Amino acid sequence: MCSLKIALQKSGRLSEKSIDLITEAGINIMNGTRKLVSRASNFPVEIMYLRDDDIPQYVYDGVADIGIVGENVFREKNKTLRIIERLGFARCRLSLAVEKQSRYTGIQFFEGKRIATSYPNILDSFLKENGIRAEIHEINGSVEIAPGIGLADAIFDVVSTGSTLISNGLKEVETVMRSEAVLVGGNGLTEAKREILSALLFRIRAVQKARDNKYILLNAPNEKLDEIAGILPGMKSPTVMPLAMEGWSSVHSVVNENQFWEVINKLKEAGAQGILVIPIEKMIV
Ligand code: PRT
Ligand code: ZN
Repeated sequence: MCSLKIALQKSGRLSEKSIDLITEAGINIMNGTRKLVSRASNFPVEIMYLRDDDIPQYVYDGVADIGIVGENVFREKNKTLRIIERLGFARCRLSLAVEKQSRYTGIQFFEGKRIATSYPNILDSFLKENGIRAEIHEINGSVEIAPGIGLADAIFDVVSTGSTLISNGLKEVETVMRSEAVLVGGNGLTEAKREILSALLFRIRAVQKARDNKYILLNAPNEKLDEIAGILPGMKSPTVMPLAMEGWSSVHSVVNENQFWEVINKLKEAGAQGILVIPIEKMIV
């Protein structure tokens, strides 16, 4: 039977969240053994575990149909693939950093300088766009030590909290791109594979949507119901049910993570009591 081949990172910053996403979509991939390829028992997909740098090439060659990779790696490899879905995890940025004692006054600083990076293509196009000529030194791994050992004047690397830069005596001066994990694919999928992909996407979106929202239950005096309903954005409108206690109701709704604390505060001010917040497992809208 036809199955969709999905490339995931074998081990590293993307692996766990990639596997969680597939598993939460109800796909049983028995990842305990971590063989190179494993077939799901209840959905027509096969998972291939690879180094993240190889994923764009495998998808481009059609060895895998889709893959989950950091947008930074996706852009660097520059294959003619498309982003099918942004996944919101492994967020980071690709930045230029210089030694902390350097006097940095702007991008002209890099003219004629040596910059160490594992992302030469992204850096090259950034420098060209800005009309800067610099020497790019491609190195794999431990880029942050390059200035300290005299190999480069600056680095261009992935930054998340920034603590690696600080502990190597560097400061971030330009953010060139922001990145998150993305689901990527080629264009030549067969009809059968496109159908599997669309069923998979439906599930992934339901999982993602659920993660972004919380289910909220509260008690409210009946005379406050209109005000409280106005605060709750909800999917359509909140569910209101009478409580056994005369004059009170129970109100149920869905609140987006981003608005969450603001909404809770307004609800309390409006007289809501006994507020319960519950995670949602899947959400289909
Ligand atoms: O073995 P394989 O080749 O598969 O993995 P890898 O070692 O090349 O990649 P991995 O697992 O380290 O990262 C995979 C992807 O996670 C990257 O391509 C990014 O898209 C994303 N990501 C998110 C990160 C970070 N955050 C991150 N912080 N990748 C690397 N880092 C590095 C950063 O460069 C620094 O050296 O982690 C260190 C700590 O960062 P700070 O800024 O928090 O100190
Ligand atoms: Zn890698």
